[in-house]
Amino acid sequence: MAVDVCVAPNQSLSPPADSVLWHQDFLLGAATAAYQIEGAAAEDGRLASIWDTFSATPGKTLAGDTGAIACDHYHRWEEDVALLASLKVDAYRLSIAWSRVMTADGQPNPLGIAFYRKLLQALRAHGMKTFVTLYHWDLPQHLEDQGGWVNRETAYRFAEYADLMSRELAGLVDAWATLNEPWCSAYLGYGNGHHAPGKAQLGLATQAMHHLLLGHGMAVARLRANDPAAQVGIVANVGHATTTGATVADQRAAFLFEIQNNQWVLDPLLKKTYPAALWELWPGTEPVIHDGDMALIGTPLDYLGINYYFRSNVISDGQHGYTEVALEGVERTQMGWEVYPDGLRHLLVGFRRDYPNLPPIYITENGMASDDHVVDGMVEDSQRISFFNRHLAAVDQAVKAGVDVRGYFIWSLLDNFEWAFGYERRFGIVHVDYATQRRTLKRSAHLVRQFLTERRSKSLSQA
Ligand code: IFM
Repeated sequence: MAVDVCVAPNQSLSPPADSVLWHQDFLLGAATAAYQIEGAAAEDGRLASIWDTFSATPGKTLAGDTGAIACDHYHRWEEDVALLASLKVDAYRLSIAWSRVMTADGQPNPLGIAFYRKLLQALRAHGMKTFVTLYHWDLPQHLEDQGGWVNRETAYRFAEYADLMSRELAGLVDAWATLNEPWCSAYLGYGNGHHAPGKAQLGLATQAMHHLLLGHGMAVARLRANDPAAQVGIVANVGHATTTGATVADQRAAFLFEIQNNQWVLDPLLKKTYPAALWELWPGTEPVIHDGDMALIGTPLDYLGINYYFRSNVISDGQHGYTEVALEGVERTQMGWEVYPDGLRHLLVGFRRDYPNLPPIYITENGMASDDHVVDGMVEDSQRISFFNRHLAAVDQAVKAGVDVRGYFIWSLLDNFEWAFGYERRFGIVHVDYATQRRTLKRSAHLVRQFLTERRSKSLSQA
């Protein structure tokens, strides 16, 4: 099948003059996550997480890759902070490894906490805003051994962890996110088993989702009490679905796809209820909910993080659900994901319409994987540059349509451990040679720096 890749010659990262991207207070940042970059899996008292266990299980990740070393960021964090500063990004989004900072009996691990304190201090010293996610999929294994997110107790343990972190790191964080992509933790982790801990039962996924969101709701109060100057939010991955089918059932299939991917997370957070259509799709999987849970889950947020990557084409499965049918001849990334920037605009505008209480939004992840190689000291990642330009234009369109979007984080700063796909899929704007740990700026990184330098000089000359 022919695949079109949209690459413009003489590329730049240069939004039109009236784009929100030129506003000095629109944050442009880069993002990573602990297990994907840190390595040092058994150092300074770090305990095993479900991803250590899962990736060490034969057949679970491509080439048997694990995050044991990853980008060795735990040892090279100073170099990586200098790299970020050289790119002139306004903000950096990182996550904390729960198993690095808390012992199995819930006590602080001072060595692990010191790592994040030093990191955040260094970022602040360079003038960067710090966006810190508490949970980016790496549940301590000892909690999974007690049932993981299917066990209600895990939500209470999460709130205690949030309490500890916000007491220890208060004043160093601009924005806390409780969870990254609870859909992935619940559905991929417990519903189809593609991610750790590798369970595959829909009833487990819906119960896990409820406890993830409950943990979020309980954590919000602790974060606000301990670190009142910081913003508190959560990060959701969202997907856009269309159908090439001609029937009403096919339209319904696209609707149900979005219910499952988006409203399953956003409705409880913003409407204090799960979408009824979810139980049409997955009959008999309703979670056990205690009195007061939905009110906690629906605690108002300071911001909502949105992660967007691609569109899906679905048709009716002939029963009560949908099935995905890949579109032919569309542009795709190394992940096989369709490049479809308008899906981001469409979703943002739809969320504003459907949720009157929608908080301000940050695009907390957007980016793409490509098979990048260093040639003569440079990585020409033209598709990625074009991808960013088109998605930034989609964000700008959403802002012009009235959506309050305040920033955009590139996924990712570094090539890193792409979960079940190991190290083959490269999402970074900085290339990592895993044999030497050498970092090489890709063309996209050079252009980010060029754009941000120009933006700063314009604002200085206007001041
Ligand atoms: O690498 C992941 C990240 O950890 C969560 N969001 C999607 C990215 C790309 O798959």
